[in-house]
Amino acid sequence: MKKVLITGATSGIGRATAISLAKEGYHLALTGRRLKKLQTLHQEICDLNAPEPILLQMDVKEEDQIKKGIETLTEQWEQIDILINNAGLSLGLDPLHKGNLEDWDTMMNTNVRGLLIVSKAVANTMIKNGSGQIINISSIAGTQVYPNGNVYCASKHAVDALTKAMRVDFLPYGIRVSSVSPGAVNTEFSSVRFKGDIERANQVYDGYQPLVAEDIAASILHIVKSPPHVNINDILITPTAQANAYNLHQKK
Ligand code: NDP
Ligand code: 8X3
Repeated sequence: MKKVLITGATSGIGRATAISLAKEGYHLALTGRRLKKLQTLHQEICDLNAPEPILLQMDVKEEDQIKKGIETLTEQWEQIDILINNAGLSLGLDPLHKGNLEDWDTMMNTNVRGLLIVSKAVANTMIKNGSGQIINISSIAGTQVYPNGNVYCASKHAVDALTKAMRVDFLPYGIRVSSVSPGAVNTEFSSVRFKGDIERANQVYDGYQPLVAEDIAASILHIVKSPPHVNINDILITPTAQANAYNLHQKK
């Protein structure tokens, strides 16, 4: 069965994807900064009688940790068949002139630089093997810019550009590259964005039925299971109550 590396598996979309792929028998390497959460997920997956996952505690902002993590993994696995670049976050929702520089750095270093460094390391192993699949978790924010979304939207526009760039650069090596671009998904995303203000985070999902992480995991599974001659470029997925990044029908 194929071997899959998922970044940011401790919560939300990454976690749901890990469980969904584990149920299908995929061998998983799971990463994130919070070791306790990785260990709980490890137990949950073992309880499913699925292949035991490898845990790699790593911060995608730290190049050394990524290097060490990928080296450890390639020592245990002959190859990495699939990379799911999911680790990401948004911090703040303010107009650009009121933005926080530290938050900007964290978003760009996680969502863009981290994805780049992980992808470079893994792509080199895929190129050696002559095949592979990379799935980048982008966002509707990678297709449209909404008020006060400035730097987060820029980071996801960069993910969109890098997805297209990888598809071109890896073309000679048989590596498929896709993105999944969700609208509003009820995960820890908003409580992270609003720095623990749960009341404000909950308001984001009030008055309509948001997507749940399992909805996105289903799209990722669809991409992973597509036959080798098929490359799904992007899946843009919103709740029924959301038409685009601006029009969300919230019943008051
Ligand atoms: P969550 O906050 O629930 O999960 C984010 C995951 O990313 C966690 O596992 C977290 O792990 C990991 N992560 C964050 N920073 C780092 C880091 N520096 N190094 C390693 N891992 C990190 O949010 P979602 O599941 O919603 O988000 C997953 C992806 O989906 C993100 O890229 C997000 O931008 C994108 N997305 C989310 C949408 C939504 O509405 N929820 C919509 C569109 C896209 P840990 O904290 O343990 O390091
Ligand atoms: C997350 C979706 O619209 O809240 O990427 O930015 S949005």
